[in-house]
Amino acid sequence: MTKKSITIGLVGNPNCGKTTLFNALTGARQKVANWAGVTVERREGFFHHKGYTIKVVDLPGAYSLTSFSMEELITRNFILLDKPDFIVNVVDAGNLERNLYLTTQLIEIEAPVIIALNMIDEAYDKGLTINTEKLSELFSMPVVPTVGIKNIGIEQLKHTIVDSYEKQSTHRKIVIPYGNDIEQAIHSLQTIIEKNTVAYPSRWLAISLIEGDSDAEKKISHLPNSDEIMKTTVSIRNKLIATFNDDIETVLSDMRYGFISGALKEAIHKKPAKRYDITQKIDSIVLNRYIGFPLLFIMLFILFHLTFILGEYPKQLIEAGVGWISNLFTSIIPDGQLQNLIVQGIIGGVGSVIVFLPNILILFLGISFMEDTGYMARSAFLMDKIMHSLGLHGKSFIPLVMGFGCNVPAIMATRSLENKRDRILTVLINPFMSCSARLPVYILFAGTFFPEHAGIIILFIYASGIVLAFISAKLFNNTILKGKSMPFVMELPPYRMPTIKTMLIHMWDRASSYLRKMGGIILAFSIIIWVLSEYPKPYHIEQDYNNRIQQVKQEYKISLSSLQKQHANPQVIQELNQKYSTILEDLEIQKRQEMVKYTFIGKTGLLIYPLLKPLGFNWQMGVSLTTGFVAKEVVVSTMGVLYHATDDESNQNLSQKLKNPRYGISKASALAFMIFVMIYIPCLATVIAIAREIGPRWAVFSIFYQVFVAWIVSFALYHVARLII
Ligand SMILES: Nc1nc2c(ncn2[C@@H]2O[C@H](COP(=O)(O)OP(=O)(O)OP(=O)(O)O)[C@@H](O)[C@H]2O)c(=O)[nH]1
Ligand SMILES: [Mg+2]
Repeated sequence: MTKKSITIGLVGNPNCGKTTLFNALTGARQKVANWAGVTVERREGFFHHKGYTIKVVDLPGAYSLTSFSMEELITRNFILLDKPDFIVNVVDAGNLERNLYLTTQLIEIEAPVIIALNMIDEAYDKGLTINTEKLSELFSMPVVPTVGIKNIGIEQLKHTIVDSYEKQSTHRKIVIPYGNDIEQAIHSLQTIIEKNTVAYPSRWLAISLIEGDSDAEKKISHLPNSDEIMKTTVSIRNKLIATFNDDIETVLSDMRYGFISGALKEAIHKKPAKRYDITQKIDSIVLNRYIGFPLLFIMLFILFHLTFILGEYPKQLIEAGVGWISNLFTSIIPDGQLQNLIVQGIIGGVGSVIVFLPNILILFLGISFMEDTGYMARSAFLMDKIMHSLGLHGKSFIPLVMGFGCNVPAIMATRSLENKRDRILTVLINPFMSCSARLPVYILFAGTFFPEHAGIIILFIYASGIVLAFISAKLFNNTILKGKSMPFVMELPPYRMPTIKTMLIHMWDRASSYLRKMGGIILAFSIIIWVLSEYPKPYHIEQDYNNRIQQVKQEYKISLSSLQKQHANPQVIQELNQKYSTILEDLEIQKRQEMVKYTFIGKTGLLIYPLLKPLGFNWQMGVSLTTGFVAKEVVVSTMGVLYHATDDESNQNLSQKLKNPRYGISKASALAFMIFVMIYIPCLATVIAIAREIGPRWAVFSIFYQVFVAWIVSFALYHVARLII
């Protein structure tokens, strides 16, 4: 039976558009952004073409196959161990010189390669005309020009893959020539290696050994004549070092670049640039040493302000919708526990969080705009100096910025850091980056207590997170994680206009994951919290209050009838009505509050209350923090349920309830609460991610550290704020 499936791997430099092509080929929606190091794990997808099923593997970006960052090893192992039918080597057509370096190494490792000459549009804008046939001839492999973001060349690429598969490599093999001395050395080493049957190309092994590649050394270590191979390698290296008076890796890489530049001279024609330096022009402002930082600050401020202001209108609409549904259920379900469960528990809980969907979408739109244009990479560049003073380099800033979206992928993104210490440090400070799940809490509290200044307050919270992350990094760097950052050149991609399609896809992904969370964990927790806040029922308290309520009603009747007998004027009667309805309402609320104290949740709240009282929190806030460990949105949904349970007489939304002086939440305690939510315990998913990436001990450490810092900072903020506002 003929094999009707083909496996291909997308290999190329960081940020050359591999994932864009992956999505275009397979219809997937993996994350794409304009900086280096977005993809950190291999991802698989499929498509069908001419009766074949083609498996596509998207890989992290790699500059070469020699050095040993995690991405490079993943790529290299994929080529050597998975043995794909084809490597689709994605190259950035505007930066061929650098991108083709990896291609030379793919040639050496004897991988069957098809070049996807991506970003042809940008190359054209730079004034480059590329003769793809010539390039294909010189490198002896198919070359397909593509524009990933516009779906150009995708069909051609599919066709080339199937076609090359059917023809089974009619291409001649080429070698990168290294000149006499080195070629002789390679040849003699190759001869010794070939005494065995090895699973890897012998020329590649020989070159890697000469380069001092420890993975290649490992690969030959089990061979019977490994001693002989290593001895010869050492003597060859010494001889070559003496001849070239330079280290061998440099000599070899110079020769590869020589090969490339020779090829490019023939295949590329350069016209005067059209808009070549737009990127430079923007950068001269954005990276300016005086205005760069203020600009970053202003951009973030505008973002948070818009998140709040623009989000308010759709939020009110959704709020009205939730209110309507709540009334509907109240009227169609008879009074009782079932009605309470649905109205207080489910609608109260889920409804209180779902209203923030528009805000979250706006924030994500903003973040994805910054990511896709390339501004995010600039922000990392601006931070580079500061990062160095913390013992990190700018590259660590990207996972930190990603943390604004969600800490889980951000923690995974630290895989692009080579050094273990850098990784641990970056992971540990990541929870200080305020993820979008915490946004509902800020919008609720800032909107309620600081309606005029919500944008700046939210920015303040985010900024405090960054400052605390830096202080913590400095602290760890001086104590448990001593070390120095390695020099590293930040990659600055050109500015790119994001397409509406990618922005919409980002937003839709966000919205659907938010809604899934609502239907899943938030719903489940709303129900659990409702049950815990209803039971056990303290019947004696209920009875006491009911008696008192009856008594008051009786008193009212007596007073009313005596007034009526005296023919008192209507105003006096109205005052009496008013007085008693307030008393009754208060009693009803007191009853609920008292009753809740005896329930599971009330008991828990009272238990932790002493710990949180110094921060100005009430017990409902304490309970919300406890449940918020599961996911930070649960903080708000818990409040939704609790305040509904204690105060469902009035037809107010959560924000109006919070402002009620009865609950004793002051501006200072609101501020302290927001900062506490920002800092304390990373959510469950984040803790799991930390444990998986750097070990369970660090995860436990992180929990304690974050709670400790949260307490101290909130305490300080509460007491300072009390004096000022
Ligand atoms: N102008 C232009 N931009 C492109 C093209 N292909 C991709 N891009 C943009 O280039 C940027 C990088 O794309 P990705 O697909 O994330 O690149 P990647 O190679 O997967 O990057 P890493 O995962 O970080 O290695 C994004 O901003 C894309 O929108 C193209 O053909 N033309
Ligand atoms: Mg990618």
